[in-house]
Amino acid sequence: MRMKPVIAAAVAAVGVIAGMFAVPVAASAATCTAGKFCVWMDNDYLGPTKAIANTQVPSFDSTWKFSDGSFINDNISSFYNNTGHDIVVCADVNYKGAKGVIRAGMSYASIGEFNDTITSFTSAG
Ligand SMILES: [Ca+2]
Repeated sequence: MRMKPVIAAAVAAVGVIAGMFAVPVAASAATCTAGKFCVWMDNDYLGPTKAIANTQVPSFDSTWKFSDGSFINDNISSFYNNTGHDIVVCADVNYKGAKGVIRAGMSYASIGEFNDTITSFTSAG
């Protein structure tokens, strides 16, 4: 039996953030425990990391640092949303600027145009 076009439409809708390439959760991302939004400085869940328990952060100010002490702001290159809810990442403080939705349970080994731009995030809906 042939697949109907509706399947293709449903698959396309999964790519919420344009330019991003979502893949199944990689082994290296599996270190991110349930309930956390985990971010990495490099692509492919590599380099300094941070597991964030907050449901929202209005600004990755100077108090927000990766495991090596470097600033998180404008330095995130991959992430894994292991919270139970969707997250909206934003390029500017107070949830402004370019935005992208990360569905609950999704991980991104690279984040396209959002690379090194994320400054705040909040829960979606
Ligand atoms: Ca930014």
